Amino acid sequence: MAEKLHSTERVRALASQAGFELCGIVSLSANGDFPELSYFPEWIAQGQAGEMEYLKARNEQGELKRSAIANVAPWAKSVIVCAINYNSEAPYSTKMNDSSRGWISRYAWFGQKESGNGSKPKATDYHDAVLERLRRVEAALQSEWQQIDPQCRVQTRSYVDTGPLVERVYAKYAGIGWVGKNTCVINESQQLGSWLFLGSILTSIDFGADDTASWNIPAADRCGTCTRCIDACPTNALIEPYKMDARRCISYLTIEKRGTIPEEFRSQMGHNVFGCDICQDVCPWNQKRATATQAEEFQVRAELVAPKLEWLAGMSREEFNQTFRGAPLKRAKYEGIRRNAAVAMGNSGNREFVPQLREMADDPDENIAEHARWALEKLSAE
Ligand code: B12
Ligand code: SF4
Ligand code: SF4
Repeated sequence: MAEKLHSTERVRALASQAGFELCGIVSLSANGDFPELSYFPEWIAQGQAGEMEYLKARNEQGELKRSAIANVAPWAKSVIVCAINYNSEAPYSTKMNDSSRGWISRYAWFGQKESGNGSKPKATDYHDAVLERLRRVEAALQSEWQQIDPQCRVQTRSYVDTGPLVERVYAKYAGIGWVGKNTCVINESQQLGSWLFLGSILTSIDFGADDTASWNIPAADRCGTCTRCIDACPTNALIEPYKMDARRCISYLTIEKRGTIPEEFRSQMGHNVFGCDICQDVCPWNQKRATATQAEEFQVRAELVAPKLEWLAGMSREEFNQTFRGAPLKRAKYEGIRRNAAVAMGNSGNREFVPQLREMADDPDENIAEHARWALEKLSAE
């Protein structure tokens, strides 16, 4: 049993049982400082995190929490990184040209399957779905450890997205995939591309004893001379290969940015109302093999794929809350989604939106009203 527990293969088996397609382990001691992490403080200092204050959090010593795991969890010796495919058969945003519709990013389409009693599918937030699976791995590890040595206290902590670590760096060193020029982790070994959610378990386990398994091997960079993502990004958010100024990214502008969207980006936002998939849609590693996920939490809610802009912009607050309860779209808030829909209407070239935009231009929310006026002007100039 002891060998089993020290085996990275055993951890991978537990992750696989929990439904993760990929799992790898990074030794924190063996790697020393991760060179990619030195970029993080620079990125923050340049203001490229925009209004995402949580990324700027510091520990009591004034160090950026996310620039090293030692800054938040000095007890951690290794990170188990798990990844799950969220791809589906549905089309890519770059193939959708219906001027009456907007685009919600692929990662936000989910809902539990219909129960069979006619009830609508329940929205699923990937944080909860991935964390639930990660906790199964964590619990199994803990319990197996207890069986060998009831005195042994293994410390573990699971994170999905919101934890104080730059997950992509650890994913790279865990062999999940390389960090592409679009800044996404891309998997080659199982040809899953970049449609992956990541989850991490910090552990006090030193897997250094396990010298039998192949682990702790960083994934090789396969971008080569390709620059498709950089060329396709409408707002030039990929300012250099591997570097994103988040303030320019449509995903940031539509999800994280409150209040006004700077005018210089509005026209480039196109039909995107929540997130953006363009730099992933054009990536050749996402064209090679599109494997649809088996995870039941990530089955697509058809009404969220290219929804009618009229519906999104005209929804009442109650309908918004009901439709998106527990879903990623809640993050942009009711006002944010209607604001984004107004911009997409302005970019649509579709004058059928004029009456609805005129109504929105009188909206009590001055921010929505201003974006609607911008959209009306844009449509009348075309
Ligand atoms: C903030 C955030 C965002 C921001 C900023 C994104 C960004 N690129 O920085 C916004 C809102 C724009 C965003 C968008 C998206 N996000 Co996001 N996001 C995060 C979050 C919470 C933190 C990321 C972060 O710290 N950014 C700071 C920058 C500096 O770090 P980084 O991009 O990760 O870069 C590091 C490495 O790339 C490294 N690096 C590696 N190689 C090289 C080479 C060179 C030369 C250099 C200089 C640097 C470098 O340097 C950086 C660290 O110093 C993570 C979860 C987490 N806790 O990590 C999810 C996360 C990165 N997001 C995720 C997803 C799914 C998305 C979206 C697809 C959602 C959408 N469709 O709208 C898009 C993808 C856009 C894109 N091209 O990245 C997934 C990524 C999965 C994957 N396969 O990579 C994560 C891991 C969440 C999760 N748990 O699954 N996101
Ligand atoms: S998500 Fe969209 S806006 Fe952001 S870097 Fe990729 S293509 Fe550019
Ligand atoms: S589009 Fe090309 S350069 Fe960009 S991440 Fe994919 S392979 Fe790398």
